[in-house]
Amino acid sequence: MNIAIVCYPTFGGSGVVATELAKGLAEQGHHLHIVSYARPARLDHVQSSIVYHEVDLSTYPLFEFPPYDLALANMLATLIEYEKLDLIHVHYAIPHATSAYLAKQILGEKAAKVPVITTLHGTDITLVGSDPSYKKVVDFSINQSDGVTAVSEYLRQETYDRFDIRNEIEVIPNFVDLERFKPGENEEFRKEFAPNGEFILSHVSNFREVKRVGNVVEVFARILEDGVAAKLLMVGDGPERIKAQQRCRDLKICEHVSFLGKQDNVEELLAISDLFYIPSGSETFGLAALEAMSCGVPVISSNVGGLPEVNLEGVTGYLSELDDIEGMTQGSLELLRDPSKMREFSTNARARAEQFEKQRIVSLYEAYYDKACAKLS
Ligand code: GMT
Repeated sequence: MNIAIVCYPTFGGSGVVATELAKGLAEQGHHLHIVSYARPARLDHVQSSIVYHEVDLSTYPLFEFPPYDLALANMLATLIEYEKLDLIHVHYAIPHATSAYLAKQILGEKAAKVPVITTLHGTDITLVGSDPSYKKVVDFSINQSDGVTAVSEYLRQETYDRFDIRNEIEVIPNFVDLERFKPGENEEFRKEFAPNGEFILSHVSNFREVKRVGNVVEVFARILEDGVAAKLLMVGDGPERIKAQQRCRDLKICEHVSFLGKQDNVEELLAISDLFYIPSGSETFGLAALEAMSCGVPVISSNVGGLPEVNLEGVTGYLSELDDIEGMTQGSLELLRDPSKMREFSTNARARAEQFEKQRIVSLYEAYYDKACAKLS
């Protein structure tokens, strides 16, 4: 098939899923067009079956805000017409689903057999999408899509609860490349961060408020107070990073914490980690947790959103109520103090991740595409 994947180019979330899906589909012999405003971070090497199209965003003195959604619609209409697309798969509803709808309307009959599939990821439903400034458009665009998928049961239900959706939403969970994210024994690399055999605890996110990075620092400080020798790796960057760094200074724990900024090869850092933290206030799936688990790293998470569908309480890690610093500290200490439990959870984490194996989930998308095309033919 000749497929356009529309996504944000960002390091985390939907951009990663969309790009990895494109790669997985290319491996199955499909031809892919990735459409975005910048080259996605995970589109890291050139291959003939994946073409990247950057949306042309012309500016004009009248435009305080250049209309990206129109430029995207224009590009999608052009691709349908000249690249003979079979299907458009948009990731994150706003504005991608709306632009795809518009592109089809522009071409009328010529595009009638090109299905638009919308995959809902998270804040496109739970935060931005539900904002009154966008809600009606999101509602409309989801209902106009020829197929709608959500990355977790939780998100599927939230979408029905928050919007007036008449479409059937299919859950196709996120996935992980088990070869890329795998347990490792890189002692040399480990020593760079933990020269005296300390535990390595890690967190990876875009450091937005919803990620509750401050909680990671608080839990870590208590673990140190409890006499456990450990180092904390904070990977990624975003608005809350400065506050978290300041808190480390206040707590006088800076020598034990490394803020590493945005990193391309997070798998190398995860592979040397002993525990992973994702104490988010809201998380529709928690891809970062799955990637850590795939590296055999048990997860300490909050018990919100889709996280319990990924991280299993008392099996692959522990889930605490939101902002329960004490609970997360106790969960961490239980594992850090009991090597055999830590090994057992680590094995369980990898085994759980295997259920989200990349090619298996890619096949679910292929089957879903076939169904959508058959409906329109
Ligand atoms: O909000 C973000 O963190 C980014 C967002 C996205 O759509 O780019 O991430 C969401 O999608 C990810 C991939 O499906 C999920 O793993 C994340 O849980 C989800 N984030 C939130 O719900 C906060």
